[in-house]
Amino acid sequence: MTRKYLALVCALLLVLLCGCAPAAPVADDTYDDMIVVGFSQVGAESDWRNANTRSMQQALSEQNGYRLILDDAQQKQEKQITAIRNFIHQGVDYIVLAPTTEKGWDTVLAEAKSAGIPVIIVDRMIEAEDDSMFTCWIGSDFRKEGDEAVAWLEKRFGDEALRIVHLQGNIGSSAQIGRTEGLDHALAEHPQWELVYRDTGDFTQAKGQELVEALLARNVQFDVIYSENDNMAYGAIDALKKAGLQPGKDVTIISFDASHRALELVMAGEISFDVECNPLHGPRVQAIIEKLEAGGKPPKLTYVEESTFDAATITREIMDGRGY
Ligand code: GZL
Repeated sequence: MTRKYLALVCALLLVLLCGCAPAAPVADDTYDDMIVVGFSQVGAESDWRNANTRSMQQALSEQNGYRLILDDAQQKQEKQITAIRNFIHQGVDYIVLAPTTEKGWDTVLAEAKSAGIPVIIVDRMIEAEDDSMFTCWIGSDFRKEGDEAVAWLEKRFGDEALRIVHLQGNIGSSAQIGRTEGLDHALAEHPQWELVYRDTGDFTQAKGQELVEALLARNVQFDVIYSENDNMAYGAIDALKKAGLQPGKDVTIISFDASHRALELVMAGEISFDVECNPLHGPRVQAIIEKLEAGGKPPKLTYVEESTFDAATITREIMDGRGY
């Protein structure tokens, strides 16, 4: 039962019992029969993020019975915390959080819990005092993604020595943590693999290009770029081309997300291997809310199925049928 319906029932009971009508609710009555969802989104830093936002907007649309209040935090946790407090003040029915990082959510999630507002976490994971701080989580297994990438490198290069440049995502995000763990595990397993450089490119194309240009300017030698998302890989490719190097040939490029633009580069042989990280959480969140509205209990944690792509497996049919 939505909070507004409950308020209406209470109001009617009040009128019947004492013949007086309570002050009209503050909320805008245009949306009274809609489910109001406050969505705190990380930002707009990547193709993945924009596809994720579009998916949420398409699913939680007015014609589907939702009023979606979207807040873009520009990759800053403090902006997300402010947004969640605003959602609580506005009395939304649900809060959806795509968290920038894993830590630092307990205080504001306790406030949402005290306000009786269910919180659905999407994409990256959070560390919580106890799991009653959020209703459920749906996202990716980032360590598995890293392991998939490493398995492809092992198959492609066997026991060859590799000099690896590692472009990390936002430090402290579970996407970065899991994908980095996958590579670190492999570096410990393969003494012939050398990590020649590691830094965060913040999941952005500009920073990815900047980091690789600086390496090339210092004449750092490397065989592989392990880029924790497609947009940093785009930047790395631009830097390599500016230096007269052929991405996918002179340097093997591993990437994550498998957005449409990246799969075009896989087909072109510039990105060597891309691990899917599926952003289409809109319909999944819609199904969770509908289950909750009907009094159901969604699973606490749901991992989405994901695939991988290289030149041997990608086809135009696959690319055009994926939705992002
Ligand atoms: C992963 C997601 C990451 C993507 C990046 O689920 O959090 O954030 O891999 C995005 O493209 O910026």
